[in-house]
Amino acid sequence: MKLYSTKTLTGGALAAAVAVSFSAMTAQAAELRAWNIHPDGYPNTVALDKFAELVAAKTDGRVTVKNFHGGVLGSQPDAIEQVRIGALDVGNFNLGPIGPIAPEANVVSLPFIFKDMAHMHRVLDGEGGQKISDGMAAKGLMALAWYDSGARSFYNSVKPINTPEDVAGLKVRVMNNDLYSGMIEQLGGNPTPMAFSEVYQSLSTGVVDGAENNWPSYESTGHFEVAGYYSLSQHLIIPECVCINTDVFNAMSADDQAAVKAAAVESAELQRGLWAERAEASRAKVLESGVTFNEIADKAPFQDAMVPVYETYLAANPDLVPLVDLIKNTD
Ligand code: GTR
Repeated sequence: MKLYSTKTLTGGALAAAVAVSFSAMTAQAAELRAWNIHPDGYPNTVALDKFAELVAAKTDGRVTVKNFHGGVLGSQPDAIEQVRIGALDVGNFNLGPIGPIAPEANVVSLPFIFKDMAHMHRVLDGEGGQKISDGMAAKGLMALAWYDSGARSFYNSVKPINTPEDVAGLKVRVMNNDLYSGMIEQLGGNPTPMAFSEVYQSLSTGVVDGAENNWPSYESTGHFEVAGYYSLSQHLIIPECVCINTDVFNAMSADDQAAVKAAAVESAELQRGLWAERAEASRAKVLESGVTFNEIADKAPFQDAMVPVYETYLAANPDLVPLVDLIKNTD
């Protein structure tokens, strides 16, 4: 966070700051630097711009947000660390790469744990969401609001996937998280953890055969151009956060905390609407461009293959058994 005290300002800005400081002795403008991986026009990007606009309006300019879109500030795992240590303030993060840092957040990365998006929303809005955000806040990442990220399915450049046997032998890019590597291994494939920005090149040169993602990211990255088989496995429904460094948030006045939180929640409402539209539009666009698409008639063999992934995770995190049960028992 950058703090502009009157010492660092000159000329008109100084005069303005002095004027402000007459009305509020502690007047300081805090600029939050925010990381986003997605390009212009993507639902998250539009929603983060709205967040910035709302934060400035709701705090009368005491807090502002400067968004850095398109991953220009580096990879997601690095950006998560940067927000944790306070080198950046805010990030729109997928909970996938947060899982290795905050075990509570990792429950959302257990394959097939959510029945659908509505189930995921019900969990996040209840006790489960509170446990997850408490776990994240304790690690320096306070979730202000949740964004949608659809369901992730497999795609590759070789063949349609209908059964786990079809994954056998494929090199599949995954996000950095042992749960995803375990998931691909259980299906007989070779997991390759890799930064999002490297996937297009790796698919086009055959470093990997496939990856997995939702419709909007499959489309926006151009992965559909180089991996033309999309198979609707929907094995992961991972929420995303607008996360802020916990100390930065705690240092704000109660009014500013409420304003920043409300801005994030409002931006999430916008994001969810835009997400639903974009998911449809991206799906239509890639199918029109000639992608070979298949539904998976029987997902049970994929789900059955995940039993060891759950067992390994719960053996390492026995205290999280109640949270996993809570999610499974949420209607
Ligand atoms: C996208 C997600 C990104 C990033 C990416 C990936 O769906 O919005 O934050 O996690 O997937 O696969 O790395």
